[in-house]
Amino acid sequence: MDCTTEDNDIKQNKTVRVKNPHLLKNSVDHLYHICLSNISDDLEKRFGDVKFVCFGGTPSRMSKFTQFISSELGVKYYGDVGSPTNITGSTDRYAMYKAGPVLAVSHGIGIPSLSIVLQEVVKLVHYAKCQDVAFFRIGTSGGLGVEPGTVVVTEKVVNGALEPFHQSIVLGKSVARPAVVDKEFAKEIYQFADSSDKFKTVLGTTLCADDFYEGQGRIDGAFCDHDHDDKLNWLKHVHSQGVCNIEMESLGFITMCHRANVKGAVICVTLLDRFNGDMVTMDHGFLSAIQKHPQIIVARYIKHAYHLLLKKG
Ligand code: R2B
Ligand code: URA
Repeated sequence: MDCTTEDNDIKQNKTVRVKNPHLLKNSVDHLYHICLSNISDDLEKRFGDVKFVCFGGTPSRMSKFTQFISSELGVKYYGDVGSPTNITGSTDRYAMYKAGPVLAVSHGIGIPSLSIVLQEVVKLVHYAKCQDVAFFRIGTSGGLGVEPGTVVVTEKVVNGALEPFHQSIVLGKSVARPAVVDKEFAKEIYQFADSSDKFKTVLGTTLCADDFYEGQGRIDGAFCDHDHDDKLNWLKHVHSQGVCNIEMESLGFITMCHRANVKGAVICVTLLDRFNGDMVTMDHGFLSAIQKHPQIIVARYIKHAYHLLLKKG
């Protein structure tokens, strides 16, 4: 693709932006952690139809989601009957599954883990010339003042100091990139909540922490230099600033989607209300049932958007 065509496609919000002049010079690109390459695999043929990329923490959750979305859309998933095949087969860093226009990818825990697979998937959909792609993070979180099982659709994302940017160190210098949430997209997804759902869905601010324990104010880690009152005061403070839930990837996810010119949304279920404690103690049956809540909302959105695309032809 020449530069002018690529610029035009990007302007029309069709293709994914890989903003790296060094890559354009190189013809070979090994997407090491997902075990694909732009020269040895026919990426356009295998992935060119992808429109929706759903990320979530664990391989098993994304495999179950693949089965669910394949039956919702009435499309076959890639793999054997009963179990989608992990496309990243010979690496076990991440798992990736495909069902028609949907790619489901596991990202592990935290921004460093998410950032590696997200960058390689951005390159994948770029090389595959996918058009009008949307990315979703379907995850888990701790809630603030909401019933466990509630789905939070992120309309603003902040770091642990309540700042709306993602900070990292590049070449020894601190770089802060704005976390720009596509609010319209968040609202569109939120509209797929139904009053008959057995769980609530809310739009709200998500706080993204660097850690599960001290970074989220917990006092039950191996180390803790604050007390119960400090924790409650901090939780009350962030809640008063609109924070509905706390997790560990949204800031990196939203920032990178924005840099890639991809629509991105974060949709997480809350596993507990942090005002009532720190430990996730629910039984595994209930935990796995509520992890489906964000999948249900996102599947409704995808089904609707996919049918509109099919109609358009
Ligand atoms: C939610 O759950 C994980 C920690 O248990 C982390 O990936 C997150 O954001
Ligand atoms: N994931 C988090 O990061 N925090 C929680 O409290 C629960 C899940």
